[in-house]
Amino acid sequence: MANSEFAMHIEGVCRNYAEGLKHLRSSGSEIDAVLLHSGSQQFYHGDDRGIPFQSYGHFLHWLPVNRPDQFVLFQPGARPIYFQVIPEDFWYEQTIAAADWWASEFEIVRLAAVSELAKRLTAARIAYLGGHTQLALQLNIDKGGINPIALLSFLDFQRAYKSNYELEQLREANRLAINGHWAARDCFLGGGNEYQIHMAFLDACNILEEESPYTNIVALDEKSAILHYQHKRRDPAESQVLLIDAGCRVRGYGSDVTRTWAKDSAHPVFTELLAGMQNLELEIVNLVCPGIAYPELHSAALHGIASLLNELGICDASAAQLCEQEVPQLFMPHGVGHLLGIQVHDVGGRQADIAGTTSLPPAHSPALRNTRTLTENMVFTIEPGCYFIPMLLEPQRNQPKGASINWSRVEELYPFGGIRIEDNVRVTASGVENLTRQFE
Ligand SMILES: [Mn+2]
Repeated sequence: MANSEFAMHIEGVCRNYAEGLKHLRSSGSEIDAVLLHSGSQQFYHGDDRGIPFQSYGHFLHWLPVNRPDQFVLFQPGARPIYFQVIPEDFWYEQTIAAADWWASEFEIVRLAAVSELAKRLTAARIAYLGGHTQLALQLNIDKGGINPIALLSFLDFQRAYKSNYELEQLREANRLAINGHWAARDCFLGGGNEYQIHMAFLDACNILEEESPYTNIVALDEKSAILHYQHKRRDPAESQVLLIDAGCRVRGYGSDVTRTWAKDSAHPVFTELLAGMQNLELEIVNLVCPGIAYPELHSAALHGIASLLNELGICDASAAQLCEQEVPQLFMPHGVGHLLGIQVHDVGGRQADIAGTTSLPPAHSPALRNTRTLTENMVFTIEPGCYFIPMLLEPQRNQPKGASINWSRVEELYPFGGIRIEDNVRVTASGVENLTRQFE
């Protein structure tokens, strides 16, 4: 890792926080410093077993350290301080290996317990960003300084724009995930079940399940119509279709990639639909450029799906009529994508500005998570899908929306589930960088 890229990233984050504090001041709140808390270890109720830990997103923006009770203190004009809490403990490994490329950007203060932190906080008015109000109060932070909305709105909004350092992590997370996706496809074609395909992905990426950015979706046949299907069936599979939605995490940054594969024995209409969806996904990626509003990409996806439904005889009305009746939404009930970065569904997707004004999705697509206008270095997913979901389709049989649906065809396609194709993209100065396909 080049020291300079991370140094420039931290410079940018410092500039951003300084501006965020100015913004907070203009809303009437005088704050001199910001304390970021990675989080605390949580336990299952009534148990001494810890829940897998994940550092808070705004903390990871500063430091690639996924450990509880770590703190960064930012004060404008000063070098950021990393309060590295390393308890004395013979039950768990507590050391934190500090790589020079990031350690050199901080003043590191080693503490043996969180209780030692209070006396180190000398700034007058500190804002606390994190999930533990009680701890903030113990650190003598004012109630008004705990997760101040005006600061968080500003920081959430700006997280959409990635530094070169962040883009490098996202590219690497995509490169690793693609290795996993090839292994998963081979396992599927070789007759693997959901569990085996899941393990093939993890093994090819050299990761533990808890190191994934989200729970892998590994769905065979009709289960691929369950959007966030969570099981991994172990029984022998005579399957025709695999939908796998799986990514990797690199220094806190996640990729989010979906591929759908079908065997030659799948229904010919499903196979054509799959080819159509693969083309549609690439067409939407190619629409990406600065200045476009993300909901326009969503509308393009709905229109493309309507055309496919018409061309393949799944519906008997024109694409325009189908869109007018909101029929494509029965086949793609989710949004065409979301912001991506430290969190898989990254923050700020529905913000219109740094003040936090909400920009809601259009009424015909309430699940759309991104309503932002595209700007250079914004990173998000493009993931059109088309599914045969009985729960959504069946109630329409005797309704106006159902009149144009070819029900016998839909019944033939139920056993094949659905399709989703997902890439991660970055907006460039004049167009798009496909962070996923460059590794295929
Ligand atoms: Mn996604």
